[in-house]
Amino acid sequence: MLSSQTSRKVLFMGLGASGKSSIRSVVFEGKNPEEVTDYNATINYTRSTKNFIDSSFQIFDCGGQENFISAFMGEQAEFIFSNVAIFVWVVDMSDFEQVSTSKFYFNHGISRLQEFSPDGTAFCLFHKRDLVSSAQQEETYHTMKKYFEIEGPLDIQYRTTSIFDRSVYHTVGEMLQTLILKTTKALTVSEAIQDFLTEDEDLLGIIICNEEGVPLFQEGNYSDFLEPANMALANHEKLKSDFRPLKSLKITMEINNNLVVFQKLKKDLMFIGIAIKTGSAQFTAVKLEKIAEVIKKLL
Ligand SMILES: Nc1nc2c(ncn2[C@@H]2O[C@H](COP(=O)(O)OP(=O)(O)OP(=O)(O)O)[C@@H](O)[C@H]2O)c(=O)[nH]1
Ligand SMILES: [Mg+2]
Repeated sequence: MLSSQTSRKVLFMGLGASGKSSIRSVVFEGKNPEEVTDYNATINYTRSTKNFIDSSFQIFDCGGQENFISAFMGEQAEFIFSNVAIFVWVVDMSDFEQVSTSKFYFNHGISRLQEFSPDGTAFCLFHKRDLVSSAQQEETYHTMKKYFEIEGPLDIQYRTTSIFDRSVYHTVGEMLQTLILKTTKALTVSEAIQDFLTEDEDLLGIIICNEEGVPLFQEGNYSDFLEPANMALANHEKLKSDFRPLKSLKITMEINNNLVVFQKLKKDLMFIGIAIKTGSAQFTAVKLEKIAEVIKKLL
């Protein structure tokens, strides 16, 4: 049974060409970033339904041209802003000329959210960070964050993202995790993952991603291994073509003295376990595979 949390909205808004539809295509539809380089303005909005474990959401991708945004903030506000779980405002952080217009509508969006979905959460993404030199990213982030901060009760989360690295997957994973963890099944899985990690100190981390690569669970201290592990996972072509048709899929990678095991779980879910290699690599691999089997049964 799907809970009453079902069909709440994840609402993407922001000015035209800020990157909303690209994020949707990459993170929710499994497209490669290279496939979404053409800009086709979204007319009005698109709506799609996505299921994550036992939760279901409607992904609203709103057109960002000003006539659409004005209507969403105005006469269509109640329809658009009702039942929103997550409001996502996307800003092109490389386009300084548009920043003040973006902030203007962001203020309106936050007001509408509080009016029609007072328990909704808000994320503000400074997007296309790949277009800002890495030397300037940190400073630009702080300046933008200061500019987009809004006084009030709502705790808005600010992140920098790009479809060309893992940031957008992690940010969307972060958004979804708190909502997913409201169902009994997801809570059971999360507790099991935490138990495994407390019981075995050689176990560094466990991540469960959906087939698009969004981490729906992530626990442990794995950040040093995330980049290499992500590189393997982000090798979309190979994983995707392997992922769907195969009943089982297992990839084992040795990184320094650690082992990373990717294993397909039920449905569209992928287990990633990271552990310190103790004794033979095979022993550690088998240990991780067994953990994946236990988690698989809970899903
Ligand atoms: N460099 C870079 N370009 C991006 C990124 N994300 C999206 N783009 C590009 O930005 C352009 C606009 O993308 P869309 O996703 O269609 O923009 P949108 O926000 O949906 O625009 P509207 O539908 O008009 O509101 C496309 O050419 C994308 O390839 C990113 O992270 N980095
Ligand atoms: Mg669009």
